[in-house]
Amino acid sequence: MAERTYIMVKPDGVDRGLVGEVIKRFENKGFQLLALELQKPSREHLEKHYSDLSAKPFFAGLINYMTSGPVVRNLLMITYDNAIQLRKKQTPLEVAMVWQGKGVVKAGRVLLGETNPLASLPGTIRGDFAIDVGRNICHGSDSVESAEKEIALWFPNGVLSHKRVTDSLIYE
Ligand code: DAT
Ligand code: MG
Repeated sequence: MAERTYIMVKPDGVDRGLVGEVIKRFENKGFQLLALELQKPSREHLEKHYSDLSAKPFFAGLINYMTSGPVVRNLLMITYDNAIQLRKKQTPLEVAMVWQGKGVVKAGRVLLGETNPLASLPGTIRGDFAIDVGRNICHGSDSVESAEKEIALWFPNGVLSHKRVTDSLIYE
């Protein structure tokens, strides 16, 4: 199977309107978009996504950041005494994507930049748009194995694969 990676725009990137910037860079490079969905993951889902980091001192802060999106939703609630209440709730929104192409896992990490945005060169996504490590706007799988695990976690119903007309212009 062709190499695939899991790329995600985190809540800060979604709120700041940087989804298009992330997509543009992967498209410009020649990678192929296989799946894209605006998701509202639960805390448990994100703890699973970052389970390798659960022992790290920044884990709690990381999960709070990933679950406390700056998006405010108005909820109409009917309470037990039939009163209607308007509640506001923070809703984390992440844009989950699958990209395919030759060497896309490693090249995707290059497009993203270093984990710490201040150490990322201009021209990378984090280098151009972020400063703090805890607000680095995007995620990219770090190996082919974790990419497949993450794709299965975020797209449990699977991902369609299709042959592009333009492949012959991008690959020799
Ligand atoms: P990456 O996202 O570049 O794959 P990672 O998997 O090591 O980096 O860590 C996942 C996220 O956790 C990262 O995007 C931001 C946060 N993080 C990593 N190291 C951190 C640190 N030293 N302090 C605070 N947050 C950190
Ligand atoms: Mg990582």
